[in-house]
Amino acid sequence: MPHDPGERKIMKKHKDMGLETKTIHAGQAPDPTFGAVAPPIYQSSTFAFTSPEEGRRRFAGEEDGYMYSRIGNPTTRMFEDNVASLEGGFAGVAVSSGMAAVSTIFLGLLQSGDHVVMTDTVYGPSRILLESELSRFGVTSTFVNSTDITTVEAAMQPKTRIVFVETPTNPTLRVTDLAACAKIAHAHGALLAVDNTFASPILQRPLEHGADIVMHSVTKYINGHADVVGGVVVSKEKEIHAKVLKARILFGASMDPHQSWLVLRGIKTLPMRVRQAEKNAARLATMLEAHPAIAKVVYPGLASHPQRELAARQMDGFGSMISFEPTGGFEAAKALMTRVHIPVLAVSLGGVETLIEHPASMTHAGLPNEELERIGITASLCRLAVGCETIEDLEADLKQALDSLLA
Ligand code: LCS
Repeated sequence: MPHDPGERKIMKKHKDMGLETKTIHAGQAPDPTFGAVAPPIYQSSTFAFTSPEEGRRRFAGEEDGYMYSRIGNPTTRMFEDNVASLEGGFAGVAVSSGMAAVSTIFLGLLQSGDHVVMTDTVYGPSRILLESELSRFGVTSTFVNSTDITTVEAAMQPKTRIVFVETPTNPTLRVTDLAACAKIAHAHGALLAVDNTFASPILQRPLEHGADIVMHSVTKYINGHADVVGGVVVSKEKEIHAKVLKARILFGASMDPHQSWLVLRGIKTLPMRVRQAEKNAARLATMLEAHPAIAKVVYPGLASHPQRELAARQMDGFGSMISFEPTGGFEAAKALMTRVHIPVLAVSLGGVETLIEHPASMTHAGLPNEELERIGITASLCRLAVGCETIEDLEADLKQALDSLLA
C-alpha cells in the first residue's frame, strides 16, 4: 500500500458504492500475508528498508511506502482512506483527537497576519484555540452567527484564509447553509472548512456542498463506542491535503495504530448506529416538546426549529443531539440530570449509550457568561446525546424524571 495517496486505487474501487459498503470495505483489502479479514494492527513505530537506497527514495518522496509511524502507518492509512471515501475527498489525515484536527487545519494552512471567520457557537475549545492560542501567533478571527449568511459576508477581510463552520452546532444545533458559505469563501479567495462531527458523513457530506476541508472528532459517531479519542481531516484537493499532512507530521499529532484499528472497527456500524440513534432522538424530541416541565426544545427535525427546511435540504437526517430547557431553570436542570437512570451524566456524544450534560458548566465552561447567554447556552440548557437503547425505555425514563419536576 503506498504511503503517498498516488493513484488511490483502493478508494476508486468503492467510489460509486453506498455508504454502508464504504464503511465496511473502503480502504481495506484482506491482509496480503495471511488473508486475515479483519485489518491487522501494524503496531510498529518503524519500517524496515530493503536497502539504504530504498530508504533514501522513500524519504525523498520518490517512492511510496512506509518509513516511520508518525509519518504514516498502514492501519491508520486504512482508516484515512475509509473516511476519505465516505466524505468523497482526495485523502484523509488521521490525528490524535478532534482538537488535533482543528489545530492541524489551522497550523497547516495559516500564517501570521491571516484571518479566520468562524461560527460563534462552535464547540467551546475550537473557538478558544483561535481566541487565546492562535492569536499569540498573529492570527486574527471574527465569530459570527453563520445561520445568517450575511454575517459571514460582512466578516470577510482581505486576509481571510479560512471560513470555519460547525453545523449543526454543539450544543445549540444551529444549521448553516454550506453551499452559500462555500460561495462566499471562494469569492474572497478563502477555503471553507467544516466540522462535521455532529452529523457524521452518513447525514452530511460538506465536500458535496462546496467545502474544501471536512473534519471530525472521531471520538464521537465515527468511533461510536466511547472508548477512543481521535480526529480526522479530509481534504478535497491534493494540495490542501499535502499541507494538512505536513502539519500532522511536523507538529506530531499522529493517530496511534491501535487507536486506528479500534476506529476502523467502530466505523463499520456507523450507518446503523446513526440511524437508530436518530430514530430514538426524533421520538424523544417530540415527547420532550409536549411535556409541561419543558420550556424549550431544540432539535433540527422539529417544526419549531428555525432552520428545519435548510437541514432537510442539506442533510440526510436530523441527527441524534437534542438540547432543551426545563421550565424550572438551573435548579430543575440539575434535578433532571440526577433523576434520569439510563442517560449517563457525562460529556461527549455519538456513542451507543445516551449521555446527558450541562453545556454552560461543562463543555462550554471556558466561554464568558455574557457570551454563553448571547449564543443561547443558558444556565438551564441541558444537552442529550441520544444513543441506541430501546426507545420505550428512554421515553419512560425521561418521562419519570420530568414528571418528578412537576411534583
Ligand atoms: N468538534 C466538535 C463538534 C466536538 O463536539 C468536539 C468535542 C471536538 C471538535 C473536539 O474533539 P475531541 O478533541 O474531544 O475529540 N466535543 C465534546 C463534547 O461535546 N463533550 O466532550 C467533548
